Amino acid sequence: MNKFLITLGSLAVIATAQSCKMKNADSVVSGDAAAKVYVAPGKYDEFYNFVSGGFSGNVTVYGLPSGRLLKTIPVFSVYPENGYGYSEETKPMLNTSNGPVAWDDQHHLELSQTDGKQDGRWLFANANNTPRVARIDLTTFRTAQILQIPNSAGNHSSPFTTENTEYVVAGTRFSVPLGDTDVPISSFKKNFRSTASFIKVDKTTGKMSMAFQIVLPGMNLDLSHAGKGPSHDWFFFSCYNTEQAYTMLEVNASQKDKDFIVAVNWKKAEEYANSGKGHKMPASYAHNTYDETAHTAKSVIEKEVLVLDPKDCPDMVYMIPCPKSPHGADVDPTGEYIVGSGKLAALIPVFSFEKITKAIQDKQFEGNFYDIPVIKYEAALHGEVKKPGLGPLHTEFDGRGNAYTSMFLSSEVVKWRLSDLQVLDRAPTYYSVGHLMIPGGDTKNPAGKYLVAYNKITKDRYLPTGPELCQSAQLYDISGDKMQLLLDFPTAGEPHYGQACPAALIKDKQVKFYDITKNKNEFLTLGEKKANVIRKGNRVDVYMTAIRSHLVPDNIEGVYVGDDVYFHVTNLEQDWDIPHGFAVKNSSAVDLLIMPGETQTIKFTAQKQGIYPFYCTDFCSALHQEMSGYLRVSPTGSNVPLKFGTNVIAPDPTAVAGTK
Ligand code: RUQ
Ligand code: CUA
Repeated sequence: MNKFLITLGSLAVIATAQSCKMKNADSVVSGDAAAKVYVAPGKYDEFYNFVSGGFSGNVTVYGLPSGRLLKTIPVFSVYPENGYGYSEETKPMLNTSNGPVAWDDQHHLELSQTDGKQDGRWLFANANNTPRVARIDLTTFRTAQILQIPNSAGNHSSPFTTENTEYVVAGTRFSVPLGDTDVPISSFKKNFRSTASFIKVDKTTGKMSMAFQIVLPGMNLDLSHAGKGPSHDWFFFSCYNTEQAYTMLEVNASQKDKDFIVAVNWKKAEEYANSGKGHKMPASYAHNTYDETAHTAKSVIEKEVLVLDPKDCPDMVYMIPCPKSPHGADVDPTGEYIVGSGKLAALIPVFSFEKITKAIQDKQFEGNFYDIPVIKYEAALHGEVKKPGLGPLHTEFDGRGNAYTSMFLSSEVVKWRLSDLQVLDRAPTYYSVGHLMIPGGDTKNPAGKYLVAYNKITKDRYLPTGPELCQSAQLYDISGDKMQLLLDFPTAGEPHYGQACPAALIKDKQVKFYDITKNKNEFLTLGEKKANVIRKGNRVDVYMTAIRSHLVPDNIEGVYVGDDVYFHVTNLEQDWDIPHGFAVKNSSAVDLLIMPGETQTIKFTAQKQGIYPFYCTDFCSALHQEMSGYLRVSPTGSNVPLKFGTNVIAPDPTAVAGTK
């Protein structure tokens, strides 16, 4: 209880300190800041910055240093702007073993790596709420795959990757009973477990598949990072709540002085998995893939998972004591130093991989935690950063021997040296920084030019917008000895982690349009002559084409109330940046945004009789406003015949202008 009060006390002190900072905020931006972030019209940014969307469930892409928003990539949440999650083709992407889940809480991102360096192929994203991991293809900036994680809850320590993207990990923030068993919450110690899942990534295609899960004691796995270089075979997870509380964690999970960094030898785990040391457990989890030729997603429910128990697998898992409720677990570019950031600790411990290895060899253990050996703190420790600030959360590296840690409570970024652990510089953030990010700052070769702080609170930083204020990022120049604040830019949703890479790594690999001759969509309409409307029972399939500036067919009659009408729209264009949109009046399925060469489908259920205009929603040409048509919906049981076409329905000779 005491510790809790101290934390609240220090919060009050910080609040006062912050109000002083607020007044001085303008003066911290020095003369050449504007020039450093100015990207002239028509010029490109130097870096792509991918930012997690938090409770928006999606990922946003910014340019650095300008902070300009380039794109929102829909991942775990439906996205009306382009029909993701609404079109028949993309609906299966959001399927889970519990049916469709069209929202999530997206925290962390990781770019794929080869030899510890960014390779610009894929971006991985975690879903915290309904445990899932997504892979985004960086040639299309689209979600290519989503894998649900069984035996998991609060998939937070995810989706970090090993040095050659052999595996992507997923660790549980909330322990749960395995196999969704029904047990009393008070049986936490006995029945609840955390799991660290290892997802295999195919070297060529990027396809993810569940390789194995390591079962760990009931506690909260928070964050993780893979080793590199000498520590290549290892993965490091931070954990809190080793008190194993299941109520009022705020107090009950902050009792112990130290929790752990969990060191997992994934190479050993892989050997154990391959040699039959694990056991297969029934499970049920969705595996969703988007096929770029069929332009369609498929969802398959997987039925089992391979589980490894550290009891049966010696030398696979070790615990390293770490003060106090650690959050970030970050590995420096050399792979030698592991930084554990204790949210409630007054120092930052830095562990040495060499010492950890030696401690294991010499069996310098101080006991066990659920049969897992606990290495002696001092035996693993390189040293401690003293008085770094309050509330350390995350650390990134500049590749020049320096580390940068975000301080949530004292609202600052602190720069310190890995070799002698001396604090070198501190820069205020506005306010309450969570993650920070240096392009490549968690890889072997950071581009140590910029640092971005992702802040939780913005109060007086922007024009006020009612009770809800934006969250924001701040860009710092870190190329000199002192950090220099350059820019504030608002973000979408709540940014947690981000990734950034040099633009050159991906900008020339972009798909410009889809080759229509390779379109394998079941409902492709290859040319206007193939346009068609087919009725089967009360299902009506409309095979429609879109090209500047008309839709074929654009007049449809003979549809009745209660029919399910499927508009399959093929964009016939074969040119970059010419998508067409498609929307029908009163449709609950929002709109489609169809890329050139692609086919997408919207389902429309006619509820009432009447005339329903449909039109292209993307201003595609000078005659975009003309790109529209009419659907006639007649009462159920009427005898209006099926008729459709563009410029083919003859005028009704019995109609008198203005009177019919
Ligand atoms: S978290 S603010 Cu969800 Cu990565 Cu640390
Ligand atoms: Cu097509 Cu506007």
